[in-house]
Amino acid sequence: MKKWLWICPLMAMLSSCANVEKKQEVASAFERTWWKEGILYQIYPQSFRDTDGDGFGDFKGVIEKLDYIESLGITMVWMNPFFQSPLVDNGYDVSDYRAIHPRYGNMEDFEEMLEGFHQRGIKFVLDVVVNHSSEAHEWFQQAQSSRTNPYRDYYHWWPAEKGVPPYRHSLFDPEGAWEYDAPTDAYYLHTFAEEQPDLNWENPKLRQEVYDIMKFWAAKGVDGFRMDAFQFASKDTTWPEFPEGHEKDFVKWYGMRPQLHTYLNEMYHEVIEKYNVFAVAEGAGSTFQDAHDLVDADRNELQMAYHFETVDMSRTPERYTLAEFKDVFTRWDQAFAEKGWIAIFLSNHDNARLVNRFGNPNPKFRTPSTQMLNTFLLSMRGTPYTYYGDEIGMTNIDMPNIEDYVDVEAKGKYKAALAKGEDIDAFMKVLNYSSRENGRTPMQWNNSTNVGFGSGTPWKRVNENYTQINVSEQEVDPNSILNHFRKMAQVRKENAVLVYGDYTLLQAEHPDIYAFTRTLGDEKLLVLLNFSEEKTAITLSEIDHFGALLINNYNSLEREANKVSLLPYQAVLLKLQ
Ligand code: ISL
Repeated sequence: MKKWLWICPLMAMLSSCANVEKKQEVASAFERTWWKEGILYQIYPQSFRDTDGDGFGDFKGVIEKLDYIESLGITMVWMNPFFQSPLVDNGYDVSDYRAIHPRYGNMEDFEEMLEGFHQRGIKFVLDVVVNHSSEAHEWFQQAQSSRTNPYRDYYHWWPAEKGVPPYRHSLFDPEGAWEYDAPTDAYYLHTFAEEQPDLNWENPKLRQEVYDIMKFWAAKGVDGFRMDAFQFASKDTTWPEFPEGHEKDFVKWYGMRPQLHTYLNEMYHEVIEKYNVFAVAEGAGSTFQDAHDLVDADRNELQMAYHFETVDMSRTPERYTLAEFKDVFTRWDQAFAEKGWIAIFLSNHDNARLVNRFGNPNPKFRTPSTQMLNTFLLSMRGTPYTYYGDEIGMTNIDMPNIEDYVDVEAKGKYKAALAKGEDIDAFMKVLNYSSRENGRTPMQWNNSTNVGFGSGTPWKRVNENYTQINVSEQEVDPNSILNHFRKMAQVRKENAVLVYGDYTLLQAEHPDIYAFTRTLGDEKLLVLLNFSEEKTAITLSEIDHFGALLINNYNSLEREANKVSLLPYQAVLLKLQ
């Protein structure tokens, strides 16, 4: 059989008219919605673009970059919290849910930014942090002042006369989730840092306050809500003793109490339905049943959830196998094949950079491996979430010393490691690899001073590799990670099969290539992704049905009959006929 090369991706094969029709006939199983068809871009506002020189990104910076954001082809933006806050956890400790932290600008700036997004057809998703507030919130200040204060029941308390409360794990505080508060001789609960007391969702007044906050923002025009740490919102307030070691699986013990569903349903009728918005849960419980119950459209709770299995498997430098990676995505896809909807993500502000964890940051492979991962992200079923900087392949930053860390989670983990007498050198290696600070460095706009982030010293050290990785250089290179992302976003938008089509894993056992098809009616696409730094071949009967090459991150593709050889981290999307 003659061996031949395809030169240049056949982008011109796309036909948007045909696809509009295709979308219309979509969805025996799925009702079409904009948030299923959307591509989401996550902006960590303090690290995006600083216009006033204070070293922190701001709304005006985002406004300045609106055209860039639009040019990515994304259709939704989720922005991390920008509310009034003492910033113990970079804004996930809110002291006033209706006020903007001055670091980001003011309400007028927010409105201008929102309008800018809307003018470009981009929907805006607000981060709602209501599992807990900041200790500086007026509610907590009141609640703390006396046991009879009307706000006391907005939080969870354990009176000290009952003794020490049963141990509860805190995600950020090595000393546990109960904090003694002397003025009223009681302990209060904090699942995260001690400055983040948990709100009491069992109290209907508190729930009403939350719905009012959501309505306030919905009335301003936001289109969706990301419910932070939401699986923990409802608790078993008899505060049972949990078995020893339960903290290893704390979501199972602390998350998804049955009454959470009642509250979500209430929220749906109070806010989601009335304002025609959507909500995505951070966390999907500990079983598929949990996840389904959250997002089953017939239950009227949330509309989308994201799970942590992928990020959990990549928290240490030891590599999982490609087979495990495929298995996670395949299981989650199958669980939602008929009903419900999930988000697809590989990175966010709580994780190290995508290319370090799933690709190859070595300069030789960084470009193809990031392109390959972005191809994957944008060709799965589920709404793709891409994190700022991943569209240009930003990488981890090297921070071997604990003194350089500012993140409350990193500091808490370090304290815990010290207390347990762990090997600190080994601990620091893992922290350096996996810490959330890796994903929070200033956006690398160009190779000028401060990477074009702003005139002041950035709040976080710029990654030294900005001279090789930055937007302005990638803008002019047709083969850059950035331009590949744009092409891929365009292909997703023009091919409903990538949104709604069935997913079928092929050759699960192939050690290097992730191969799958997406099928909708008579449309069928084949996705082939080489996850290795070696040239690798795969033989599939599907390749015989080749119709067009929609995406290729190299200039050629080697094919011999039904066998394709992929170059290191090569990613291709083939239309089959
Ligand atoms: O990703 C995690 C740890 O790195 C999770 O355990 C994460 O902390 C948890 O899912 C909750 O995260 C959210 O709430 C936190 C905040 O610090 C995170 O940034 C946010 O995503 C507390 O509000």
